Amino acid sequence: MGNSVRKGKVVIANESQVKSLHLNKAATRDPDLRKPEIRPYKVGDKEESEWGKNNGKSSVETKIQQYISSSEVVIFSKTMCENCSKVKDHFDELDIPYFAVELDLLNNGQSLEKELYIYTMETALPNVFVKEKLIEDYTDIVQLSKDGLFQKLLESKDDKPRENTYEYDLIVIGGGSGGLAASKEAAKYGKKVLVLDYVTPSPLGTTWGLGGTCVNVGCIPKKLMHQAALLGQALKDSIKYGWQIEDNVQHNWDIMTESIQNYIGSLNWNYRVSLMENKVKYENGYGEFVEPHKIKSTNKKGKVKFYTAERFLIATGERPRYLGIPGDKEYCITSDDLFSLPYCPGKTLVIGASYVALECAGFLAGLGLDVTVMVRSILLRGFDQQLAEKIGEHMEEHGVKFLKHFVPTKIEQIEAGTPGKLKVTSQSTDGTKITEEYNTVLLAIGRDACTRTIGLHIPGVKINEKTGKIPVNDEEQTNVPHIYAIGDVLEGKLELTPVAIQAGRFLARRLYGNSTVKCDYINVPTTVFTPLEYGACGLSEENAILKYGEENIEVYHSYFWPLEWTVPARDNNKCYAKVICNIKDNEKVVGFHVLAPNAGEITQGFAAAIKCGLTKEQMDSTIGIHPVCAEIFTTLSVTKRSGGSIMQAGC
Ligand code: FAD
Ligand code: NA7
Repeated sequence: MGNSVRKGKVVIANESQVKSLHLNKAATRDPDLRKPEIRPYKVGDKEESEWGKNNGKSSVETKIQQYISSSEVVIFSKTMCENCSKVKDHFDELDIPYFAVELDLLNNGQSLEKELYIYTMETALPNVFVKEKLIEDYTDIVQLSKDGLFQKLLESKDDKPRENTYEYDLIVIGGGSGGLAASKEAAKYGKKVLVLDYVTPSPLGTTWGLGGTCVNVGCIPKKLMHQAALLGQALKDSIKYGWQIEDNVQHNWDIMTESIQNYIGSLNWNYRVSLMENKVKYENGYGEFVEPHKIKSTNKKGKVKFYTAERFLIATGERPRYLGIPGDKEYCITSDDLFSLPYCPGKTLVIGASYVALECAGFLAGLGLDVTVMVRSILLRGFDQQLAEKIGEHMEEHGVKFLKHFVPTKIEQIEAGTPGKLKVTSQSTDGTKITEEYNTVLLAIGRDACTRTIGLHIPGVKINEKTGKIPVNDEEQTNVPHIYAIGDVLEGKLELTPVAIQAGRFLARRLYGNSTVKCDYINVPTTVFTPLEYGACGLSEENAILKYGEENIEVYHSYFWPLEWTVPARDNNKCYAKVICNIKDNEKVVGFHVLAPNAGEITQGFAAAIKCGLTKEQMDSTIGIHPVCAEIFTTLSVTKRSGGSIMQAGC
């Protein structure tokens, strides 16, 4: 140890001691002990290698100081230590974020522990530092929080402003919907921002450009392929409107994908330009933590660079899950591959029954392909089940086959090719085994958060071990105060592009623009782009019943027939409107559901009204626009409870 280390300790027992601490005059329990030196740590010595020497200090000591200064509350602990758990639980109860350094989980834990002992003279863990000052033991902490002194200590300004020697104010890991929005917003406040974005190729080798899932392999190509399918339907309808088209109209997959990919290419380019214009530095590198304030970026060629930042934002999104059965990674595709597939997929089996599965099955069938959906349990888990079933019925009537209560057990290749031929063995819940041949098998069985290989254990960011998702507080802050997370990686939040964007922008404004506005995750509207689109905002009927009780909700509903569909005489009594109201709150609308063409456009407007506290009476007093689908919401009069007829004969 160098001379800079003093063998003193700070014991905080009452308010005056907190004050004196604030004045950098620490009290000591034992008068014989020397007054401790409170040493602010200076981080970010760029030249320093991870475990090298720094300013004459041993690298272990430097490391300890880095940890101590990484957060307002830092707890050196061990996962199996009872007192450590008590202390962490106590901080959890107080809702005070802390940074726990679990010494038994770190490779260099033993040497850190030794050094910590020299530094603190504490023989037992935990060692708790608040604003870089050591608090002796558990009982002190309890006493402090009982007296309300703890909050005061946290709220007190630093004795000296800490020197900021980080290279960046903010490093964003992940250049998707959320990451790009947050980085540009932060840069608007004059902050120095770096975005790292890197696409790990899919098992079949598919990769893409800047912008994340939505732009490259999500919302954008999905909606455009849905549009391609709707145009096929429009072509059929057009005959009754007098258009004379050839009998055998064919769809060309290659032209569609090329046009869509060209458009996506232009978006990738626009994102780069926009980062440049906003003075955000972009690097096409894979980011992972190597220290609490330091990140490693590895590019495609394996070249490595290191960067430090005061704060970090994790916005790494999710990637498709695989089944873990023979042949899945070798022969199946996922949505990551589908939108740029260089050949028409042919006869396709879609495995999974949530919105990605049904949307893909819907447009593939709409393009004229033979499509089967393998459903393990129910359609569209989490959505209103009445509407989910109606979507299934509509898809079935339009040629999609459903294999219900089956799961695949093996995928074998019979013939290579573009597409080739695959044999799929599956088993039903009652044990029945079947095999069937397909050209393509598309897996849409869920997505995993990209959080397990980015070194989160180094700064100590907690993830849900089962799901890989990151829990955050209502300010998108993880348990490590200088690290934030947004978008699809978040636990218990909606996985939607506008949600990630809103959370990212608001976070940057709070961090750098003195804003206090938080992202509101309630009543977020969404749309499922199945052939018959489904728009929803607020609670499903099932959840409304759970929340308010069946007797306390009124459900108004009706079928309707879009005028455009009357001439081709198709799909009457398929479009459906449902509004769920809370009787005890002046029939406030708590759930809005619509099956209709352009359901997203309809739902967006109603979502604004719902945010303003829309009631049924206000809906009734709104004058409709005639003749449009959404006017049905101004005339809903039949309640589900009444059992009255809701069938429509005409407009
Ligand atoms: P992403 O957009 O996924 O961005 C994360 C980025 O981080 C990616 O580029 C990833 O490659 C990169 N990355 C990961 N790890 C690292 C690392 N260690 N270092 C550097 N970079 C890394 N939402 C809607 O609102 N509407 C829709 O219609 C819709 N349709 C969808 C259709 C499909 C098929 C899918 C799959 C999703 C759809 N979504 C839709 C969801 C939407 O795409 C996501 O909610 C949104 O993209 C989440 O944004 P994000 O910023 O959290 O992550
Ligand atoms: P979801 O919403 O997680 O749904 C997964 C679907 O896949 C669901 O229907 C599951 O059935 C089904 N599933 C899951 N595992 C299996 C196996 N092993 N075999 C058969 N079927 C299975 O995933 P999505 O891909 O649709 O969407 C994920 C996110 O991506 C979404 O939130 C968007 O942001 C984009 P279950 O109901 O569990 O029986």
